[in-house]
Order: sequence, then C-alpha cells, then structure tokens
Amino acid sequence: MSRVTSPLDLLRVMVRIRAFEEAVGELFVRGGTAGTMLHLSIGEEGAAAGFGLAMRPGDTFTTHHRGHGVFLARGGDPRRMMAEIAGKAAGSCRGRGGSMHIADVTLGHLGANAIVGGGIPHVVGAALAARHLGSGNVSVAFFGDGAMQQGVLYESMNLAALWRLPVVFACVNNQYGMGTRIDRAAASLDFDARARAFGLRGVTVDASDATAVFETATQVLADAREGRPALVTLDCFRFYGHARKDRSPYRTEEEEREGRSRDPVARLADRLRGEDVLDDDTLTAMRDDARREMDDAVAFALAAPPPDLAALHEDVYAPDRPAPPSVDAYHALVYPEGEARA
Ligand SMILES: Cc1ncc(C[n+]2csc(CCOP(=O)(O)OP(=O)(O)O)c2C)c(N)n1
Ligand SMILES: [Mg+2]
Repeated sequence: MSRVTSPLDLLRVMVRIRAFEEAVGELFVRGGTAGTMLHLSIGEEGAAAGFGLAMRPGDTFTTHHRGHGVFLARGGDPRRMMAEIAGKAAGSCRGRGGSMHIADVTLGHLGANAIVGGGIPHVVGAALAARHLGSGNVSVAFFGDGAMQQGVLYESMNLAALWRLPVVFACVNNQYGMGTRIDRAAASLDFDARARAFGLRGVTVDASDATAVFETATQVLADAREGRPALVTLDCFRFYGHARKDRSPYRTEEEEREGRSRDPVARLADRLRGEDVLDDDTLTAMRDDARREMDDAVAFALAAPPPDLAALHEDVYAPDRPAPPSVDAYHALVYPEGEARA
C-alpha cells in the first residue's frame, strides 16, 4: 500500500460511496431524481475505491451506468453529482446528463455511458492522446461484465495491445447483466485468458477486498504507464436489483445472502478492528459524517434551481459554428400551425 493511501482512507471512501448510494436511492423513491432509472453500486465499493484511489491526478477514465462510486473515489463532489442526478443546473453536466451520463473532465472523468461497452473505446483514444502529449497519464475504462460479451471491447483491447497504449480495462464483474447471471451470458468465464489472447495482461481480483484491489490496481497502472495495458476483472456482487425498481426475482434468497456476505465495507472494517487500527466509535463517526455529507448533498440538489430552458442548446454545438435557432424558433419549425408547446 502506498504511503499516501491508508486502509482507513479506503474505508472512508467506501463508507461515503455507500452513504451516497443510500441517499440517492431514497431521493429516487421520493421522486426527486430526473429520469426513470437509477443504478446503485452497493456491494461494489471495493472495486471503485480500490481502483479509484490507486489512480493519479491527470489519469482519465470512463464509467458505465453504475458509476457513482468511481466518481466519488476520484474526488467528485457529491453535491454536484446529486444535483446532476436531480437534473439541476448546479450538476456537473448542468443537469443534462443525469446518473447515467455524468462527466467531469476536470477530474479526468470523460463520461459515464449507458450503452453497454460504450465508454470502452474512448479510453483508447484518450490513451493515444496521452502518449502523443507525453503526459504520462493512464486511461481506465470501468464497465460491467455485460460488456465482456461486446465486440467493441475486443477492438479496443486489440488496439491497446498493438500500440502499447497506457490503458487499463477494468471489468466490474457483479455477476449479473440485468437479470442474466454471467454464466448464462458468457461462453467462458476465464476473462484473464481473453486478455492474454490479445497480448494483454489479465488479472482477476476479489473486489470484496478493497486493499487487494488497490494493490493490484497500483501495479497494473504502473505497468500501463510503461505501455503494458491490462484487463482487470473486479469480482464482486450487486447487492440489490439491476435498477432501483428491480427486486431481483431471478435470484434465490440464499444466493443473495451469500453474495451480501461479501460486503467490502464490513470486510475492511472488521479487519481493521481486528488489527486495532479502528474502534467502534471511529467507525460510527465515519458513518455519521458520510451520512451528514450526503444528506447535505440531497438538500443542496433539492434546493437548486432547474436549468433554464433558454440554455437548452448551449454546450451542444461547437462555439465557432453558426448559432442554432432559439427554442421558440425551433418550435415554430416543428409546429408550423402554431400548436402550443406541451
Ligand atoms: C448495447 C446495449 N445493449 C443492451 C443494453 C441494455 N442494458 C442496460 S444495462 C444492461 C446490463 C449491463 O450489465 P453489466 O454490463 O454487467 O453492468 P451492471 O448493470 O451489472 O453494472 C443491459 C443489457 C444497453 N444499455 N446497451
Ligand atoms: Mg454486471
């Protein structure tokens, strides 16, 4: 473990991710979020914190639709993420992206993507740019096990290996793509072998152990910086349904109990308690702080004003292009009869 990241840092980030997910889940149920979908990463905190804390400032990344945890682990502001999910102008994408399309280039976050595998090729481009610029930065794609069956991953792995790009493909294997268990979707579960077939290093790590993820990530990131890209499979369990409304009727109670016993937060907390690095009061204070921080983020998001309709076309067209028609002019074009706007 590096001198700057301690196990307590890892635990604190995981506790904050869980508190965020619980708070945003509640906000969704109360109708405070924009859009109809919300994907929680509860149970996957070890992957997000372990990998996210091993990355360096300047490194870039993309995430899939279950990416709140990585955003927080990379220093994302929970207020700006909560406002984004609530569709408010104070959000990191001015409320235009929502949970599945959060981006924040100031943190190297090149964007979440709702298309399974959609964010993967972007990191190959970002890594090529890093190489040309000589920045020394790595680009990491976080995606789910569902994307392991997508062709775009293999095109990306091929180019990354061929051009020895500073890329890490990080598969968050939570065992399910929606209601389909991975062994019913993948002909082979040996993901490391798939990496090797392309000349990449392939490593699988138990992501209920955040410290192990951090150590593996530190090593593969250092190798990637030297032009040795890798595929890392972060093995974990999605505690709840695919999205907020899914109660996982396709899983047995026993499977859920067993999966939830691989709780990355409890695992590290228990270990640190056993090592006398953590006591109950400190853990309680950590949890209380995180809850307060996320309650504050919810209050901020609820109080923030909605985006101004007149700003709808901003950030859509390149600034050096002719200005698009105003919203009213566009409406007149679509409804020449003068129909009222819904
Ligand atoms: C190309 C494509 N196909 C199908 C979908 C519908 N879809 C949304 S999420 C999802 C499952 C993704 O599973 P996984 O990649 O394992 O991510 P997880 O939800 O488990 O985090 C599917 C099939 C999609 N968004 N994009
Ligand atoms: Mg999955």
